Amino acid sequence: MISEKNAGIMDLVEKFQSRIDSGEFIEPKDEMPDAYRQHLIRQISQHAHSEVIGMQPESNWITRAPSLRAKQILLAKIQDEGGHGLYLYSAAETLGISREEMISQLHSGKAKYSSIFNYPALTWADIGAIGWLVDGAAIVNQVSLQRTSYGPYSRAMVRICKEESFHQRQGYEIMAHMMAGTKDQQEMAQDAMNRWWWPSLMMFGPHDSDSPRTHNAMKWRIKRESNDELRQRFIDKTVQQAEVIGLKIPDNNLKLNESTGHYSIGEINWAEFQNVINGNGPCNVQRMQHHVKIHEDGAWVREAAEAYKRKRMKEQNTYSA
Ligand code: BYC
Repeated sequence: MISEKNAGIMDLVEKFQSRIDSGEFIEPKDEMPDAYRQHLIRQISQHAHSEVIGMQPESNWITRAPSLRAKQILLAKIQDEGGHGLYLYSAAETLGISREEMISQLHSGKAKYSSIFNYPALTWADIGAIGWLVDGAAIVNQVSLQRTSYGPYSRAMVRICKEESFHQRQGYEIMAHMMAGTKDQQEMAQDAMNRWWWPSLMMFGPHDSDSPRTHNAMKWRIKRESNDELRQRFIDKTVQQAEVIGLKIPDNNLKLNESTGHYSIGEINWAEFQNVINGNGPCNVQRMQHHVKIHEDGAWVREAAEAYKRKRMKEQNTYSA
């Protein structure tokens, strides 16, 4: 026998699913199953953390950019990433979690951020590779997320994608210039390509058959396409872009399947991926220590903003009394 309470819950879950199936957006005040809410909080907050932690490898090169033009562009790009983090934290807050809680989950290791930002940016060509490959991979994923079922996340994605396409071009321009330059510059570009190619493919997450979150994410239309579908799209377009500027994809098994029009690749090193997401990549410790330090150094700014808010509220109460 199903109790009246359980029947009520099942009814709500069915109604929710039929809204999703008919393509409606879910908005913050709508009823939603707790599992949907928690799934989104996890994904959106991790996405926000990735944007902010992603500022670190690039900021390493602001003072060493090879020209004033390159420095201006890089500064603007990194500032954009900070802004993306803010849109996403705001979207996650609409689900009932505070910014403070999200940051504390990041610092305790409960919340992840993208594996890609645990690799170092060793040369200027790495800035090209990050813009072209990392932002390129992010765009493929985020264009798809523009149609995600949660309204605030979808709207944040629309804004982010507009800026992200400039980032991808900025990176490709750096790589194209280096490939048209001296032998040393060409080698530097190829070396960056060799180091960033495989980690970029890992950004899309494990194969669909090994992805525990995909089933619910697809059912609730949080994800509109699977990890493998998006990875394939990225590979197909990037291989062609590499060819145009003379870069070699570091994969001896890369092959075009003439009948499908898709490239097949060698095996991704999933042991390396697991190692990185479990905190043991080349820069995990450094990234987190830096974030904790900057967060602590910024405590006075948050306190001042809170004090100002309290003062304004007090003034408003006095005027309206
Ligand atoms: N790194 O079942 P799965 C940017 C985790 S920033 C770390 O497939 P899901 C940029 C996953 O979280 C762009 N962890 O999960 C910024 C799960 O663990 P939990 C960042 C990963 O969620 C600055 C477990 O593995 N983009 O563009 O269905 C400068 C099983 O995975 C990763 C986003 O965040 C990974 N790569 O799919 C430049 C996009 N992959 O949470 C550029 C939004 C998987 O259960 N996120 N895991 O402990 C997504 O689309 C999805 O969350 C993912 C993973 C595709 C990443």
